[in-house]
Amino acid sequence: MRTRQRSWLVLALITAIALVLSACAAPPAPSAAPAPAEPQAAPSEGGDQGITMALVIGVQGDAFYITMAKGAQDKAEELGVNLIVDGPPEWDAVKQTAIVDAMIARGVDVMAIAANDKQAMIEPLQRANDAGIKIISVDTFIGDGDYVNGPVTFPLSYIGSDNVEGGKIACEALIEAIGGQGKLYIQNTVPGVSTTDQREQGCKEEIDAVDGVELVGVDYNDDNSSKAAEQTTAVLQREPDLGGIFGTNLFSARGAAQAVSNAGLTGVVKIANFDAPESAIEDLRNNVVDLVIAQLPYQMGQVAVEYAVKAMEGDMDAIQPRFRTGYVIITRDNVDTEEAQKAIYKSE
Ligand code: T6T
Repeated sequence: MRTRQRSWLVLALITAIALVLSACAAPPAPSAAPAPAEPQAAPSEGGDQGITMALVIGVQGDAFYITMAKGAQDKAEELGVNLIVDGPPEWDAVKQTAIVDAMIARGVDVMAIAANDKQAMIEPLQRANDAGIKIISVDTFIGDGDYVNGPVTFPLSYIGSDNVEGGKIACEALIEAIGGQGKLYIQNTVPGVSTTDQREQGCKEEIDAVDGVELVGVDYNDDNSSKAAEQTTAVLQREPDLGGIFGTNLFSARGAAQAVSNAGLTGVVKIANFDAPESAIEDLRNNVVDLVIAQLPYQMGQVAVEYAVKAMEGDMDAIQPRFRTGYVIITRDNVDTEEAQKAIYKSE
């Protein structure tokens, strides 16, 4: 009896020592990482850094986001971050909200997101933020994008192009290409998307600043190049003396280029093409488009992951509330330079 009591005592002692040791060995929780509010949230499944980050892209199958995800993945591997990339099959705030909710349930530490709508995505992202997830905007913003003085201030940063400026660059070049006077048309995606709204705004500001240039209309194609081609075909018939078209993103410009080419108006109707997939470069070489405005999505993805790590380390001074990535303007004159070639988006 005595022997059995002693062995229980020894066992209890060993268990207590093991518990104390395992508590000492557990990695310290990052100081700036509030615990997810949802008790059912899965524990972090991070890489070397112990950080799990979600990159929620705007839409699947878009070379711009494929390139962004590549930049993020390369940086995540370098920094030892566990990266999950997901996005809706179509540009749709409801479908993107379901992905945000899945990331909340999964208990990710940081979420970088290209919000599908600057208003509709505020509430789901506020929920994610309330659950302790650090939010970073990449490419598009929510609210008015001013995360210091604007109506929405919980995202840590907005990493992306200056899109008003991008619209101005596009339409200034178009106006020059049509000889300083004539009719322009804008092919756009979906109203409410911060990037393409601002590109339209920048273009309109350029048009308004020049006498003799008229905007004949703006159409919205739901981020669908077939719809963009149909709408452009209708405008070409309605406006036989149209001078130029601004395609505000990859699908808008692609559809516009197809319609111009199908109508046999290559070189007659000028096109400024926002975004730089391989097809846009081909259109540039074939004189179908005159200007390709490449954003820097690879850099956007890289900076998003760097900021995620800084945020988890509590190094908030290293995070700028607005990080402007630049552009590479590609024309037939510089298309073969190293800079232009490097700026072409990856499609896989
Ligand atoms: O132009 C990019 C992106 O900046 C925009 O927010 C949505 O469209 C693209 O992804 C290109 O298709």
